[in-house]
Amino acid sequence: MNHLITDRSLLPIYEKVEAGERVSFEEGIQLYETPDILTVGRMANIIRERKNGNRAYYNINQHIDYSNVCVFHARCHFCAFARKNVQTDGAFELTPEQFLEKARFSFENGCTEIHSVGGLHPKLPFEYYLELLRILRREMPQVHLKFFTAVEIHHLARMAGLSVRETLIALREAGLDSIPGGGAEIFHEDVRAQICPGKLSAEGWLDVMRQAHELGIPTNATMLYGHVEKPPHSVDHLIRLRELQDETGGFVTFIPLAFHPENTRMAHLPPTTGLTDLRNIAVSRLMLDNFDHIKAYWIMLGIKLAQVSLSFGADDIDGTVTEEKITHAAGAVTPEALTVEEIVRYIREAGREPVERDTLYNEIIRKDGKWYRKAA
Ligand code: V47
Repeated sequence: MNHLITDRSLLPIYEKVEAGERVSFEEGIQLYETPDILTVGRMANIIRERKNGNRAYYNINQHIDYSNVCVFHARCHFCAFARKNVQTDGAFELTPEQFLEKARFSFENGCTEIHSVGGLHPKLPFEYYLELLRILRREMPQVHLKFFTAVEIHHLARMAGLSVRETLIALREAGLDSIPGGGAEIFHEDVRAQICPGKLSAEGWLDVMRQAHELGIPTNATMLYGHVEKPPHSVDHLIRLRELQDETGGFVTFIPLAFHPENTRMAHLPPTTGLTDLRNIAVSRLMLDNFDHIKAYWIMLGIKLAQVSLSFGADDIDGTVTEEKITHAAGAVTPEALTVEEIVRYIREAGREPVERDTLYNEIIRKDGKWYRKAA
């Protein structure tokens, strides 16, 4: 294989990857800067296949955003989803009953996970969030509830006058199973000051996740790339996640998120290219040696690139989704949903074996209209 490496300076990294050794900060920069993207991809694929063989995971899930009203609507310059208040054009706020109604359709069609996030709402009481979880837990006890980013949890704690730990415990008692990875953006302060000044800091985001992990609540992690960040910012982001994962082991999967500029305050920036997308997937796989899974989120990458990503480090393409608002507000041209048949076909065509999973990567077995978790 070595003779295929056109950038010979990558050879020491290649040897480290083959030996299962950790890639350093400087090597991470090199991976972002080398023109030899195929070697970066090949190295990422070594780790991907070592961890997950030929499997490519997907799930039957539904995204339901409870509200887009956000006190931070003018501060996250990359966001096209948030609205100032309920009177603003396009603002919405679901009652727990409306939320349940949306979830019911997917539930009846075999959904195993509800993913729900929203803006930092100025008024909704803490009881509202507990009720959302309780009503779903009661009506569909088998379904995994992946709710509220670390940023929302921090906001809810402040609104409720509780500590983050007390907030997490109350949410868990109401039915929370895990926390999605959003809101991380890029941790480096220089970038945060440009794209989301005043937002919860990196330390704040990591602290919510650390406390969740300590309570046994699994979480995901993300990185929003393709705007003003430079390789040192991205590598710093990945290393901070790697360090927390060394400490807690609580991250389930990592999802690199491709910035979509349309309708945002950063609409002057071009959308990401295929190579930027592939490089971020591959470098994530190489840096995050203690994460079991890297997700190529087809909604943001597009279906074609998500297929290619399965040979560049990713082992998961997310799920059926059903309804997606955040990326579509910012100009995504992907559909808002896929059928299982479509997902399976895309994965098979990429030369991988499709495996339906639950949120925690237990395999799902379907029989006689019912589904079961096979222990991982
Ligand atoms: O928190 C906002 C980002 C996140 C834009 O955990 C944008 O399984 C691109 O976190 N262009 C929400 N990205 C999505 C997210 C997610 C998605 C799928 C699965 C999981 C998971 C998590 O999207 C936000 C923010 O970081 N975002 N605006 C935009 N214009």
